[in-house]
Amino acid sequence: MSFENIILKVEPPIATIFFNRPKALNALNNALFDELDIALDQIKNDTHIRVLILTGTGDKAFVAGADIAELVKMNPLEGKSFSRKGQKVFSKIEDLPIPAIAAVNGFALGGGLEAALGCDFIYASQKALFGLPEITLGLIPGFGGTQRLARRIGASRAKEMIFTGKNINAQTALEYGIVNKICEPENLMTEALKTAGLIATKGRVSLRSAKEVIQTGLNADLATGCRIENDVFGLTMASEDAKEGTHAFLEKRKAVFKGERY
Ligand code: CO8
Repeated sequence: MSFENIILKVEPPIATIFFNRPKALNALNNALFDELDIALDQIKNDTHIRVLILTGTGDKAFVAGADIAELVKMNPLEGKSFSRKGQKVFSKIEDLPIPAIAAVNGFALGGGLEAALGCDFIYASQKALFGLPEITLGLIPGFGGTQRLARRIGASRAKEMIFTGKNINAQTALEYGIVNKICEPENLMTEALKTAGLIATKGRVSLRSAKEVIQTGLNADLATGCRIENDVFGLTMASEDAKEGTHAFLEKRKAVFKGERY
């Protein structure tokens, strides 16, 4: 299927989704969410894809937020439904059985930051700017930002960002723990692809297990998280990937994971 608001580039084992509305700084509208939802299902069902990268077309924006021109025409119930749609799609990224990296190439504001926070980690260009400016519009974040940002950087810093609506630069985002790495703008995709390539050499089952356990554990107490880790560890041991990885070590060779699924 061809898309109008995103570009899906599949180069197994890596897929890249580009937010592609450069005239509106890649702002998120209903049509874009529908396309993103379909693309994520395609990625989920393609066994050749091991890692997803999300980025924006153009050199100015990752995503400058929800499309305000579309938002302003919505009544409260339509707004609620749009908020739910965005929450669901970003949760779909979080729940993908493969890792997702956000390569933030410019503005990541409002829904843009919320999209990046749905990914497992974020690399940023030196030019990136992050913020939740909804308060300035008389609104609040509605695509999971109030929850994911507070969990990522703690309530105090999240409240300061949300209450002031002020943007932070890549360096501050690094200090806050929003971003893992800052890159020269021209190296951002190379760095993201390098890390994605390394991850893609690992076992699909163990990657999925690790992601699921970390994600589930973040919403549970330590004892519950450890119990889940214990169960999933056992399940992961039963995989062909685990047999291959451990035997390869003992046979002093490099493991070749087949990427089995469960
Ligand atoms: N929506 C729609 N159009 C946008 C958006 C946006 N979020 N951001 C930029 N654009 C458009 C501009 O209108 C402009 O279009 P045109 O050329 O036709 O006038 C074009 O993109 C270029 O933008 P600027 O000329 O403004 O570019 P600047 O470099 O001067 O400024 C900024 C860049 C600072 C990013 C500025 O565009 C800006 O402040 N944008 C809005 C940022 C914002 O407030 N984002 C939050 C949106 S709200 C949100 O994300 C809520 C999520 C939860 C919703 C819950 C569901 C109800």
